Amino acid sequence: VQLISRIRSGLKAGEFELHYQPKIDLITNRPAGAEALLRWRAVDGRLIMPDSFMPKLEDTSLIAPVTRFVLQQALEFLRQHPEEQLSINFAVRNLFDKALIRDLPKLAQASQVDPGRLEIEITEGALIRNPHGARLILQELRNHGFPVSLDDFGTGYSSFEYLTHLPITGLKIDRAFVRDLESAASSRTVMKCLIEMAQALDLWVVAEGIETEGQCRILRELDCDLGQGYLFGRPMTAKSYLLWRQTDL
Ligand code: G
Ligand code: G
Ligand code: MN
Ligand code: NA
Repeated sequence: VQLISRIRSGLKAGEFELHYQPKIDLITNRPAGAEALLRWRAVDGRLIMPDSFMPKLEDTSLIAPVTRFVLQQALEFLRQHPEEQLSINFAVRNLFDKALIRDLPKLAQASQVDPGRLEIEITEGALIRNPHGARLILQELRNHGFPVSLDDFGTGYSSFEYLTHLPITGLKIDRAFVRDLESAASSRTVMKCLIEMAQALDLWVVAEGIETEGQCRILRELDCDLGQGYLFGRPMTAKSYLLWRQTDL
């Protein structure tokens, strides 16, 4: 309860900010947009990571204004930087927030941002809670032109069954599958299958948590489209991300 009221006042006081972690096109080795990740800049300047407040926050109604803040910041960033693409993370509650889903296209239009530049990342939690409802909402997002990807894919309760009818555009393969790529042949086999499945379903595939050149090389050999991880860049402030972006050019 105390955490929630501190988040509420922190939001009002402007203590939240977005950091940006690059995604890389593994074929061309070029930047391919970023994932926006929420950070809480406490009054003492300390940076509080989402792991320490998001799990509690996601179960309360306060997730709605927090996600609206993320959305607004992401749209402002996209408006200012027409070459950029972003993804934002949706909590399970966000997907079933009718007002949020209704407002998304309007907010994008008000910022003059093509919805194709703003991807929504969801987790399978939403699909487990209400598979039919989730599918309808995802279709609505897709009809408005927003790309949608399934985050942390392969962990948790994953069932491949729901993938067969899901109106999504991409899969983000959890970093657990990337970690042992160099040391375990079985990791490589599982990754190969996940990538082939994504390709067969016509989905973009992003491998998360790439930390070494060796992992990157293997993913390229396996024809993985996109990569994300500390090897390319950590989540950075907008300013650092834009600098990183320039030096790469
Ligand atoms: O940023 P970091 O790598 O520490 O993220 C930790 C977790 O917090 C991840 O699972 C990420 O998806 C989640 N997270 C970060 N920003 C947001 C956000 O804006 N909304 C939601 N719902 N989750 C977020
Ligand atoms: O669950 P989600 O993918 O939305 O959150 C991304 C989380 O993964 C963030 O906490 C981010 O800091 C973390 N992350 C991103 N890249 C790497 C990486 O290369 N290695 C590790 N260990 N964590 C990473
Ligand atoms: Mn994510
Ligand atoms: Na993830």
